[in-house]
Amino acid sequence: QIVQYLADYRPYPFLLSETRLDFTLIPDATRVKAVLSLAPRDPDTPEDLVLDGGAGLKLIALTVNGQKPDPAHVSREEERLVIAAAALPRSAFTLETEVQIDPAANTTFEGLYMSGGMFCTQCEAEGFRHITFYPDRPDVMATFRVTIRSDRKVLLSNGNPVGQAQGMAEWHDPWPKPSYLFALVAGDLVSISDSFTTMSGRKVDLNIWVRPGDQDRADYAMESLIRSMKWDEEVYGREYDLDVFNIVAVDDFNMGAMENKGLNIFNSKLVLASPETATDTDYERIEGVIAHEYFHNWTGNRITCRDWFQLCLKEGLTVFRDQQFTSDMRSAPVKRIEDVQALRARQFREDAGPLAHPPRPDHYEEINNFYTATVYEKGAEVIGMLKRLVGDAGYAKALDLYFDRHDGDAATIEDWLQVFEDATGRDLAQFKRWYVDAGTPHLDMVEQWSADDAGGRLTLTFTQETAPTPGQPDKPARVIPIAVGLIGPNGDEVLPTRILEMTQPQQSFDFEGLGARPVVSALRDFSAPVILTRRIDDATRAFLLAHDTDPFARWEAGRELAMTALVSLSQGQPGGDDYVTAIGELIADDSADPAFRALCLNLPGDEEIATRVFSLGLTPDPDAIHAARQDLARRIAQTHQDLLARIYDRMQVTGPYAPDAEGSARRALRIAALGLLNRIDGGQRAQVLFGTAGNMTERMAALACLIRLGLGDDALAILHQEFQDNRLVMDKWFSVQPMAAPPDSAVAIARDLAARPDFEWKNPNRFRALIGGFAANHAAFHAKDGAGYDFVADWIMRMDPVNPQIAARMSSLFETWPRYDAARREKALAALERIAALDGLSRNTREMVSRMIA
Ligand code: DPP
Ligand code: ZN
Repeated sequence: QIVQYLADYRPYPFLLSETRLDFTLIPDATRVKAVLSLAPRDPDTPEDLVLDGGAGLKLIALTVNGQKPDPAHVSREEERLVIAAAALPRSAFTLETEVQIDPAANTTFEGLYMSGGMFCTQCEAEGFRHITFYPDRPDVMATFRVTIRSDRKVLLSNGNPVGQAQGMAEWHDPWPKPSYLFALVAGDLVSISDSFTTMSGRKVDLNIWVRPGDQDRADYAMESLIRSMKWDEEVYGREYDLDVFNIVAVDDFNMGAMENKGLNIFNSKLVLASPETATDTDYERIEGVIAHEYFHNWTGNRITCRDWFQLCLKEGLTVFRDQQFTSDMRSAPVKRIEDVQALRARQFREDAGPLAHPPRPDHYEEINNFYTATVYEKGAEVIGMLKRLVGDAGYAKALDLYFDRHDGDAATIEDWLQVFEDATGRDLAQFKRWYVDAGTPHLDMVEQWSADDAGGRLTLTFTQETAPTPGQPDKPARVIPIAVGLIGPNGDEVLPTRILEMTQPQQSFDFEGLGARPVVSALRDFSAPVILTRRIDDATRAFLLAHDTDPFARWEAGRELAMTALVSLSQGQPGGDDYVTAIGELIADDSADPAFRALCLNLPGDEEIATRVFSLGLTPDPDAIHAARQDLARRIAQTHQDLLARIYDRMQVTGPYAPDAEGSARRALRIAALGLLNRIDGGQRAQVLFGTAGNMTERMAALACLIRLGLGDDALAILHQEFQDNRLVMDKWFSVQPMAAPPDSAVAIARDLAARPDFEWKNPNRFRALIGGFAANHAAFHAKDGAGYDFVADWIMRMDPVNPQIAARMSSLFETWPRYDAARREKALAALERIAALDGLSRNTREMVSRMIA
């Protein structure tokens, strides 16, 4: 069966209590012995024992209760091993298997593989079946006892260490877990170590394992881990539950990181950082992802998912928790604005195209294709709405109940919502639509003012509508929490934030006794993931940018000013004067947070403008959009030259680098000013900054500025010279060039880079750096002659047989193709069809491409 359906769920017919594994690690001939303690769920209904197992497993031995079953009762199918019911006892039994696998030949980075001479694993979602025959599904949970035999110095698995000898280690994980949380690492690694004492006094050893030479770049990750452990105790009352917590940094990794029980495995770019090699953004991501994976210990591991359709149960909640954490560690308004920007850039885009799916999908072909912005980021937004609707106290009560009721369970979205219903007495039947319906609701707001009624009455009428998405033509109304505040004509807030609960397709809300007509501050803090439209002029937007007391709404007012101008300019119409004026006032205001000013100064990117143009029913022209953005940026620079220059000078941070909120805010504003000044100073400042800055944040920003002007060659050579042995910096080197290059030269630059011997394309980070970096250059990827599409398609086709997960993920770059003009659509479609026709195309990429072509 190709398509998996949520509706087909049935419990596994066997209970698994314990899993014992014994690994003898040889790069091309690893042996894995597995002893599974099984029992039929219902002894009166005999069932075949079906175990998942990939084609790469070579079966060496198989016994049931120590006896070889009759070969007639054992069948090997493509991705499974079936032992007929007739060969199985009616009560508890032991199944023993031994397989041989070839980690050295495993280029998929799924299952057990090698990275830089070390053995490591990635099992989520379905990698464990490439290690041994097993019921590889999240609702089958067992304790694990693991023996590792290897000549590598450091041998790690989940849980607590229980035995160590020369060339051998034994681990025991007392917490029952599904196979996707299994991990093993064997390598000649070194650690930086610390410890954490939990709220009940348990001392936990903390280790971060890296390759020799990288130890001095893991401190920030360690500090982040300790902050995360403390925060989860203080805010959620969640304590860590093993004697040791290990993190390993790996260079070849498909994802960002993985929350394996007690043994998190991380993409090295999310662990290693020093001021010379990492940017402020890198540091912030390290802190956030370390927290994310740590938080999974409760939301994911102690309470896991019944099946993969429920992925957002753990991911949405864990993203929500890591967002809360970052807000607490840094600036909450800044974090909110950044999250909304990311949501719009990735999730709204997904929701508006052929890959749209609900946070909880009801069918899939390949689950790896559903680790998406919708499952993660929209999953988190849905929880944010739930919290808004039930209030902070209701949320806290529901979460306590969730942990209490479901600890040790493989749970569902229904379980999650039930907990909120039971804790708060609310009916969440309509709210559930957020989980099961795809698409971003469009919310329209109309204001009506009557001066005579009740001392001045304002009526807000909202209309919601969600366009059809693949497989879902009709969209019933959703519950939408709309946070609203009112600002008086003198700039004072006359009504502090209030949540309006919209449940109908159209609904009105009255505000009485207002005296004078106020300005409405709507969708404060981005209270729901919707697209809000309202009739509002530039002057009112400028007023909100100056006076709104809600930081998100204030930023949004400025964003909308910029966006309307850019859309207009891209259509060959005038625009932007109001924005240029308003932005001048804002950036001159030294009392405003530099990070906030930086966010306001950064114009929407080309892709975001294209999205807006398309949502207005127009066809985006990538070249015109690029030109419009350049034009507006140059006008801001010319108009506010002195102001920007002053900011640039004043925001310089002296003293040692610290990746904290304050320092990064100053650098962000400084860089934003530089990006504008660079358009009129001939690259002078960027030149100087590249040569003098002591931190990677400013150096990379300066480098991008120089490349934009076609002046990057010397700086690129210097950076290469300095960091050619540092993979993470070289990834930046590969990505900034096609990304920042003028669109008409980007394809050629990307092709040249791809031809270099140090373009180690099988490394996922390097591949994403160049191919993803190129595609982030909107006008280049969407070049009229189709050269951008062809370049990306060629590389997807090359990657597919090597690493299908990465190829499939990259193919989603094409998801916006239906937006563009007929000539571009034809070229994009041709590229997709070329991929579809590839011999032996993986299930991963085939599913993605067929959804995009459909
Ligand atoms: N490792 C991925 C994450 O943490 C998948 N669980 O989101
Ligand atoms: Zn996660």
